[in-house]
Amino acid sequence: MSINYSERIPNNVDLANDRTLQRALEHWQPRFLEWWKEMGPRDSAQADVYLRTAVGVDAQGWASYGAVKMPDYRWGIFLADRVPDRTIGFGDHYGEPVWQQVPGELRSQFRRIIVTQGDTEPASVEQQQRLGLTCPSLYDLRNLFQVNVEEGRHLWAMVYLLHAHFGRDGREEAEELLSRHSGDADKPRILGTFNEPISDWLSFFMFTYFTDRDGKFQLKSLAESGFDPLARTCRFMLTEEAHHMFVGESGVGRVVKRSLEVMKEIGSDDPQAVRNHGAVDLPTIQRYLNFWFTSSLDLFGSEVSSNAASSFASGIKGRPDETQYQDHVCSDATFTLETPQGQGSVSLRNAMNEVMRQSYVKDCELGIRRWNMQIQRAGYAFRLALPSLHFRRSIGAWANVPTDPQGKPVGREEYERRMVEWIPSETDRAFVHSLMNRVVEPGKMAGWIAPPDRGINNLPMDYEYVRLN
Ligand code: BYC
Repeated sequence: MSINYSERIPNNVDLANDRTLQRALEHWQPRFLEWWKEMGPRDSAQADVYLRTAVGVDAQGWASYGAVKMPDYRWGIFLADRVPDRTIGFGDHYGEPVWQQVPGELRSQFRRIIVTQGDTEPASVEQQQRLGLTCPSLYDLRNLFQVNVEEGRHLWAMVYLLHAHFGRDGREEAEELLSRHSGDADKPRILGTFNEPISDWLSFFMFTYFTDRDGKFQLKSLAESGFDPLARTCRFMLTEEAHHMFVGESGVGRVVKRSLEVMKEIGSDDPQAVRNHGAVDLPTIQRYLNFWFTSSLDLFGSEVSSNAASSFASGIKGRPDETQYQDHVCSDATFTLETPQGQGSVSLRNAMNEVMRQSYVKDCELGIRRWNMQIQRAGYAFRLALPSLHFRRSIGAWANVPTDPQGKPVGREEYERRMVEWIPSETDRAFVHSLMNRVVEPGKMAGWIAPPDRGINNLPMDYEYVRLN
């Protein structure tokens, strides 16, 4: 069904024919806008931003581009098209027709997962609230705002499911999604990473590389769900999500590129010398990477999880790209797991979080390889690397086990003392913050980051992607 933009809430779910649902969502809409005004991007309401807006749900030609004031963005409800005769692709209900309604016995599990997914979306907007004030260019400012409005839309996507399928409980949860806040001492966001401040652009690029990539994997696994409206919602969210990871990968790549340029100019790779010339030294980039990667690893949950086993068994959440596997039931299969107590075998269903985490790590490695290629081509021996899956974990078997970034166990005292070598120290953060000066002249770029290879939607680099007014 095509997207109907003539209604107050754009949608392709025939909202006009479900007055109760329409009223519930129209009641939530002003609260969302109030939240956006208060917690969304600072000092941005008057800006005309060159944004893409979904106009269809096909892979081809699904978006249109144009200048929009963010509070006027048409946040709406877009589900990918229904796949005729779709059947459940994993677990105990393998091969049965998918559900158009939530099965009663799975209601609370589905609600928990949808709420957790939904909670991350406004959380990230809150985390990024002040970044616009220190953007390195109008190109980057526009990308930040694009990511922000789409996270806002992803919140709409989950709120639609809550309102449409969970009655009063769902409406209450939708309110709660706007009342928890990132980093709030009393009402924090649900998952750890979404309470970490993102107060500089290097963190933003690491977050969009590592944390949005968790989003990709979680959405892919929910796109397999036996609950068809959830699967279709997530399938379309994935279309939008690709750009967020592009922002992360190209952003980190441009910071690396600029560092290499400065290293060449000054004929030195001494970190302090690189800093003195206004770029971020490679060891600092590595420390930022260590921080965001390890935090994002926790987002997959415990290595051994009865929640994960039951979500898989009951058809709630499959594995990303489930079709790549031979066995979709996994009732007898086992998985070899390394824990601080040694190697052991667990039921594969219980290890689904770890299966996902390992696919995620492989995907993370691709960008690292590309960044290292730049470093290698420039003739330096330094290499960026993902730290061990055992390092700095707060969730699961390795939580609070002190190891170094290579995963070698170390004493607690050494762990705490050396942490400043492994993740950004106060001094690193203060230095990176000192670079964060706002550049808003069309075509100009801050000195700590290289320009991108090309502009947005084939426009030139000096296009005024944001008119600040
Ligand atoms: N922090 O059995 P366990 C995105 C909790 S990102 C705090 O180990 P389970 C995006 C867990 O909730 C994708 N708590 O794990 C990116 C549970 O609590 P309850 C977001 C944590 O349940 C960038 C308890 O520990 N989507 O979209 O198998 C920008 C034991 O749980 C953490 C999803 O996550 C943590 N890191 O799996 C914008 C998908 N980890 O319930 C957006 C939906 C675990 O006992 N969520 N806990 O109180 C899920 O599928 C699962 O909830 C999890 C956890 C994968 C997160």
